[in-house]
Amino acid sequence: MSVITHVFARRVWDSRGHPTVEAAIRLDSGVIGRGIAPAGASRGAHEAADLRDGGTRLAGMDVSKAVDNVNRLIAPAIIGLPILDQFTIDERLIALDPSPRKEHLGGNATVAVSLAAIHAAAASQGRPLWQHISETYNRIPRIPLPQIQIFGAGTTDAGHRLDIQDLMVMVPGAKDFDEVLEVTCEIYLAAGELLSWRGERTGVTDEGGHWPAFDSNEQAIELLTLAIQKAGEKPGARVVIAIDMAASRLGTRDAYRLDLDQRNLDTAAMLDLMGRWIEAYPITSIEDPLSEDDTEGWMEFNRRFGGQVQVVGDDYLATNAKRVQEAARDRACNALLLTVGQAGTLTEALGAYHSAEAQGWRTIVSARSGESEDVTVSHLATGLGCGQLKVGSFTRSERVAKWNECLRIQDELGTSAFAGAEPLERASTHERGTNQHETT
Ligand code: 2PG
Ligand code: MG
Repeated sequence: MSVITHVFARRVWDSRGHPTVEAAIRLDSGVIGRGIAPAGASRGAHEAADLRDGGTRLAGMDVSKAVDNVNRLIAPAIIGLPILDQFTIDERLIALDPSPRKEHLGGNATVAVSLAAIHAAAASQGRPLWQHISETYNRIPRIPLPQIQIFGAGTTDAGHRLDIQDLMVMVPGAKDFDEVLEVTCEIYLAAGELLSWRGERTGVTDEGGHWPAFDSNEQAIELLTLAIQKAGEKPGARVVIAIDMAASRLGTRDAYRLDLDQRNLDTAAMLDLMGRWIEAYPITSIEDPLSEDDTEGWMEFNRRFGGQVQVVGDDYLATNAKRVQEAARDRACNALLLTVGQAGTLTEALGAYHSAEAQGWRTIVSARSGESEDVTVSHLATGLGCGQLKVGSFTRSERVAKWNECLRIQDELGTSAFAGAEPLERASTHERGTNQHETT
């Protein structure tokens, strides 16, 4: 079995033009695997922390310490390990920095190495990453159903023009991945035209969605519904809507602020507002509807709406197995957003995934708002067969690269491997089962 002979990190640049960490792992066979750390803008309090240099140069964002940690501390700890033993490689990373948020090594250092390792392992076996993941973790590969951003809130720096972070479409009625992208393209174009007519087309967000000036948050959902219609689709039929409230940015328990609507809301008012949106629009998925510290709000939200929509924990769960188990105990949500960078290593992220799966939850593998040419997420979602993938919008190459990779994988796997509506249906069946159990 191939062993690790070299580990090397360098500074590269992400889709926001910020520095990030790339790690490369070379094996005795000469095979190389690489991983690039993505970066979040809306970061949860419980996720692995990026190690940044601080100070004034590059706005404090440089990663020389994280790069140095890979080259000086991580490399000697994993050189000599067999590459197919991802668990032990990740265990070594965890042992080097047992702090809950990997503040010493930097989550950006550990995730780059962990991803480089799985890439090197796949390459050593001469198989594509999706196949290596599916065989290593004994999963049935499925081409994921995507959530694709049409409108977004824009960057924090440039000011929010919308409080809802992501307004996305899903096309569960498509027969394959290619059809998803074609339908999404029509909707993205239709949304752009609608914005142009209204003089509201102002640019694109970090994740490539339209970044418009709306009068209210609801107007954005309304316009997305109109764009779906303008594209020739019946909203709620082949196409549905997913939103990410990223509500930790909006405040805290009983103290939320929707700037665009000029409203302060307590938790009950947030629930009522989103309840009205769920009634009025074909919304199938709501991510982070409440802040990460508002557990009672999440429990109430899931009780009221969990039978109708995916209640997705992103910042709330931070891709952390313990938080998934606690949320399951509290019945606070029914779906996991899986971001390897939040966990810091692939093995820890898979721990969260297995915990979610044990509850019958859905899982959406996700990219971050700061990305790169790295297309690992497309392979991870497919190899795990988890059913869903979120990488941002339909423009900007770091986004489209991931959709295009899914097209290539689909050519290898065949269109019958496309998950379609199945991940949504499977979970609602499970929920029906749970509810029956509750009433007996
Ligand atoms: C999210 C992600 C991607 P970020 O909140 O779901 O949209 O954002 O990477 O900034 O945390
Ligand atoms: Mg989110």
